[in-house]
Amino acid sequence: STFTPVRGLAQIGQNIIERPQLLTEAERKDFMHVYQTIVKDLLEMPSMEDMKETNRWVERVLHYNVTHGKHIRGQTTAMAYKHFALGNLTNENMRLSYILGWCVEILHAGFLLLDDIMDASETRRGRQCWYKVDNLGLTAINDGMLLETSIYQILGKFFKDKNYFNQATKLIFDVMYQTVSGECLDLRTGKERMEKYTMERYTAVVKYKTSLYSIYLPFALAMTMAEIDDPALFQEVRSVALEMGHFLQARDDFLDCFGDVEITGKVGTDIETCKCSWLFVVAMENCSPEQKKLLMENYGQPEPEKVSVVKNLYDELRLEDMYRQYEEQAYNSICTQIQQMNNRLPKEVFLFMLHANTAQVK
Ligand code: DMA
Ligand code: MG
Ligand code: MG
Ligand code: MG
Repeated sequence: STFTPVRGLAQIGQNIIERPQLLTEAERKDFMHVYQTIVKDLLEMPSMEDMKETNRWVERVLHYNVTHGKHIRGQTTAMAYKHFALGNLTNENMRLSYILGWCVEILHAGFLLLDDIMDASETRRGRQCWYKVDNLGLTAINDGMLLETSIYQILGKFFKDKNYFNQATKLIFDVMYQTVSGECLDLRTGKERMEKYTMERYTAVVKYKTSLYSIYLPFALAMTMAEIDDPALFQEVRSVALEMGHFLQARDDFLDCFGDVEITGKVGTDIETCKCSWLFVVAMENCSPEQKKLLMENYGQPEPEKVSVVKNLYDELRLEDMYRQYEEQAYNSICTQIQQMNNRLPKEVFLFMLHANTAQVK
């Protein structure tokens, strides 16, 4: 079945994306242009002059994995910086915020590349997953590592002398560790663990694997670059980020099963890979003992017949309706939270992120 978002949500999203106070058309162009500079610098590092062959490979890895997304996280970093910078908003600082934004994009690309190997996925953004290209297979793990480790090279190159260098670096590496820990919990699957798939576990998985790097990090980085040192403000951003992350990951999980591949650009594998997905957790909360038995017997296995049994059960339990109810309620609650947040925070940028993410997928 095809998916239509909450009433009015897509339209609001469109309006928000066009609002000039976010990034102007010219700024978006600059943001894209800066990417070329970063790549060039990375490939022309004097200390690695004797590595021409691998440099060409790095270029391919970057090109395939980084430039085909929507760059929501990267642009959000720059927009938030633009808001927080106030008197310090120079062309040079704006450019540096684009570079930090690209660090978040490269981080994201690395996580997705590795996530697709671990989730046995076939497609991403309407194309083959990187590890499927030219049968790279497990050697693609190193390409994920290339992406993740390139971030420190970029930070060193452009931010070494900045007051906020240590803090920004620590923030990125803290969030990376949290994300990898979230992926770790997400991958602790298997028959014997299915009993432990509660909404509480789900909330922990999502907080670590999604919310912190996707939503908290872009804002927190912008605040760090603007040298804001009010812990309460960081805390407030974190709390909104967790709500938004839960909403967006629940949507990602819903679309994994009910989404249109033409729109999501990826074929779901959550049922086959035994994920503690929003749908499974809600199914467990609402099924009869007989339905539970059926679910337990058929979940987490590759056979298409077993996957069909699970999908039929999801239909029987009316999970699509339950998801829509959740979505409407969570969406309204997040909008309220954004309206009520501290006026020092860029509300319109939070709304941009909320809507840009619901307009399509990762
Ligand atoms: C992805 O969760 C999380 C990270 C850290 C990449 P997921 O596997 O549900 O994402 P997707 O559905 O995009 O593969
Ligand atoms: Mg995945
Ligand atoms: Mg995954
Ligand atoms: Mg998913």
